[in-house]
Amino acid sequence: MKKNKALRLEDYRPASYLVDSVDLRFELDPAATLVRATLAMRRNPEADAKEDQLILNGKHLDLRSIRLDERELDTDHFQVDDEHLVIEGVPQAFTLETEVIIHPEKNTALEGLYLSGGNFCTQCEPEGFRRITYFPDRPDVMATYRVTLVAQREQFPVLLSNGNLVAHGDLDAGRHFAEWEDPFRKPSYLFALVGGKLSCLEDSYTTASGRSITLQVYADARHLGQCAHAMKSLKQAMRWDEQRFGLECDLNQYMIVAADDFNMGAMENKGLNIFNSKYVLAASETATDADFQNITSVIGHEYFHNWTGNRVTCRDWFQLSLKEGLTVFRDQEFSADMTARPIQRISDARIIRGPQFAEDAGPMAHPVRPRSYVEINNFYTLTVYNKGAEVSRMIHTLLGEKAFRGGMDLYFQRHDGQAVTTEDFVRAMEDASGIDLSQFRLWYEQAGTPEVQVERHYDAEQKRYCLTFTQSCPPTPGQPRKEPFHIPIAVGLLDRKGRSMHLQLEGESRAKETRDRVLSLTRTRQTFEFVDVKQEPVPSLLRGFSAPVKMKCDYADEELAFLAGHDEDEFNRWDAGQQLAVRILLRLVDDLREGRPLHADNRLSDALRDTLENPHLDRAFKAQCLILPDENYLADQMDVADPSAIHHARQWLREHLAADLRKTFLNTWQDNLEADPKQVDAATVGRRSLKNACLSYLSLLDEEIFIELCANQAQLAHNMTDVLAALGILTHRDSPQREEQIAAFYRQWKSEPLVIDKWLSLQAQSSLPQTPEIVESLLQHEAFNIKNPNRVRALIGAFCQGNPYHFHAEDGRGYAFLADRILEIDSFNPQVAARLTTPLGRWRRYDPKRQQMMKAQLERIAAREDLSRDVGEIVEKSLA
Ligand code: 0A1
Ligand code: ZN
Repeated sequence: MKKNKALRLEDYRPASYLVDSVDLRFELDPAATLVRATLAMRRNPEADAKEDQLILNGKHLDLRSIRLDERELDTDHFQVDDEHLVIEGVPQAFTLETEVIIHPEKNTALEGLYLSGGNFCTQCEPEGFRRITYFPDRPDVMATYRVTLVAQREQFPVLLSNGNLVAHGDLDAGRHFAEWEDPFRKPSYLFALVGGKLSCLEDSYTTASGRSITLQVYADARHLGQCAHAMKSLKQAMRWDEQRFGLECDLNQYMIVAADDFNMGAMENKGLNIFNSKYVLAASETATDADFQNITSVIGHEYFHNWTGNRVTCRDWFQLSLKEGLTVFRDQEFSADMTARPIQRISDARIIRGPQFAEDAGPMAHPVRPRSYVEINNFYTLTVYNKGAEVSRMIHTLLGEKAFRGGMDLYFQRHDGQAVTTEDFVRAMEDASGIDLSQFRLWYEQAGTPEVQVERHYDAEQKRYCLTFTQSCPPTPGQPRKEPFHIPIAVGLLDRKGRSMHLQLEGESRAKETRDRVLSLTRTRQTFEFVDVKQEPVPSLLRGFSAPVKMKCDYADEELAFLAGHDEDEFNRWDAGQQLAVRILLRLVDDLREGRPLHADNRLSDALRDTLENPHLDRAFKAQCLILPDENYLADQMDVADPSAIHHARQWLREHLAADLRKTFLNTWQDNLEADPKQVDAATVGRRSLKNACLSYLSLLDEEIFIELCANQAQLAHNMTDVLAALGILTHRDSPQREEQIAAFYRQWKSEPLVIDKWLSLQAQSSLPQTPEIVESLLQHEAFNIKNPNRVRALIGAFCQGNPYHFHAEDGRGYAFLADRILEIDSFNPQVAARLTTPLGRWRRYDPKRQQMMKAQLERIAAREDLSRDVGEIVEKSLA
């Protein structure tokens, strides 16, 4: 493996040349597309070196001609390699015209211009534009674009690009053209074009200031009926951003296009968002309730980028979290307002505490604002996105809604139309609020998950209660020692009846009535002393998950059960139950490993029964409480992960709870049967999630009736959430019903790839012993296509990341299977291959035998000669 060079933040220099305007002409042809680019360029007055050498990025381009100020350049005046075009002796200001040929049909990496389902589409973030034409392909070079698209009308009737359509018409030989103009200056990564046979759902939106905007969702004709939810979500997002942040859409036309082949979720190209079709298409027969919610959040996310990302963009890719962390925070807030806040928070926290904490503890750990990278595509991570969102959220918590809004307003006032840094964002927040965030900035700079240890002390005589917090952060690659973080800790103190007590800190007057407050932990060890505390409380700590840290408190099991039954903070109420479940499960894992008989005390059953029978709690919340911590999360809580013991312990506990709570589950299931299959409002979704959670427990009882029920539900339900819940239960059982229903599902849905993805995932996540063989054989199935990222994630991703029990099989075949796929996929789509590598990178978490086998597979990948930079970086860091 050749070693690739890392880029460093400290090496950032302003671009030597800027582009004021871009004129692009595409003669679209799947095999060979001609791209003519005319760039109006000038020297950057801010560049330091006064050299007259122009370096443009360009990758896999077939250069046909170059003209500088209309004079054709001959080969003595420039050099080309496969990454750059270098022109010597350029003047202060000039026009550069290049003509290149590119090959969309052969583009399997899905970066740049490629074909999806016969349609042209583009993906330019972060560095795809250089696969289209020669350009200073970096986000701090912003220009206006005029784009002419020419193609065969018959085959490509729809031709779209950013901005406004200014001309269109017919040409000779069955060709037609469309000309688009985007008045907003933008970096090249926000360029997009689409060409093909697409139908369009159209609507309009009137902004707060009374402007009317045309909204269009493009998809292939047979899926037009599945676009309504996306359109509705878009309108909700537009209204929400006006109301919450005073931000209005600045376009006349806002387009969304659904593409079947897409490396990520979606892309915020100015005025022309391109989406993975998974985040656009939905009908209650084909999409689950979770799909509907994901669509709302991704539509919101891309729309919100129009301000946080497009109007104000990133200076360089080290600043990626400037737009991504902030935009995820915004989409989470939007989703919370569209559904239920505590449920949204539980789902945010699950991502952070599960895979993000794992990333922070692994070989790829990096700060929210990384200091170096080899391949930027590898830094579209949970740390940059989700931990970045937590960092924005913590600023919001420390400043409060009003001052945070003031900070946002100031940020746009100062930086509209600019490419800036996370530092500019923090400074706007500081300047608007007067709150000092100097120590807080460490959240952007230091990697790793802080751990906070709590000690508590009650002085009954003095009626004083002390909470002492001690923080530490484990070393991460390149950062052996950490400075203390500024950690906002939201707390409450519960009295014996479970009521939140009044909170008054030593030295404060009693005037303010607070039962819920945020403590600022800034030192390594710090004590907060509460006065006038009438009885020893049970503390409710890190309410609402107020910081992305591991909070460790020596609660007794009874205290956790008490919090699970009483905490007014719904997030912490859920969390207390989860913590109790983790403890019980880890004890069971120990018992299994030591060959001791298994038993669980009834505290968890009692807490769950109380929750289910509590008429004041929301159904969706109850359903969340029924989900035991997953196997990956449990593995992260052990010094040496034991995937097999974890799987059996969890299964045992689920069976035990099913038996203990049979009556409650049955009643709850019956009470919630009436859930209108066509509706996806929060209340109906809550009913469905609760009844299906109960059914999954009931199916573990040795009672054939429940299996029959599942088979019926899988076959007859008219709602994908219900069908999939039932089929999911059946996939873990070796029974004729399983085979029948899996086959029937395929027959019914084989022409809907997004539905077939669910079918692939369920089989890949089955605990049955034959699963590894089934997964191998599904690779050959007619429905599988290794070139499509959604299929790859649905089958290979689901098996390797969502089925730890089988992936970590003792004979090591799961590891070999994954390494084979990574090598296969790397040869045509490095981004997707690199993302699959994560589970192997976790080898240090396992026993010596597994470690050795996982490492051997990483070494086998590393030995591949023409390995991509994407996979190369991850493998190299994993082995370091
Ligand atoms: N900016 C997009 C994410 C994105 C990044 C890279 C892509 O292809 C390589 C595609 C999308 C977002 O945050 O939604
Ligand atoms: Zn984004």
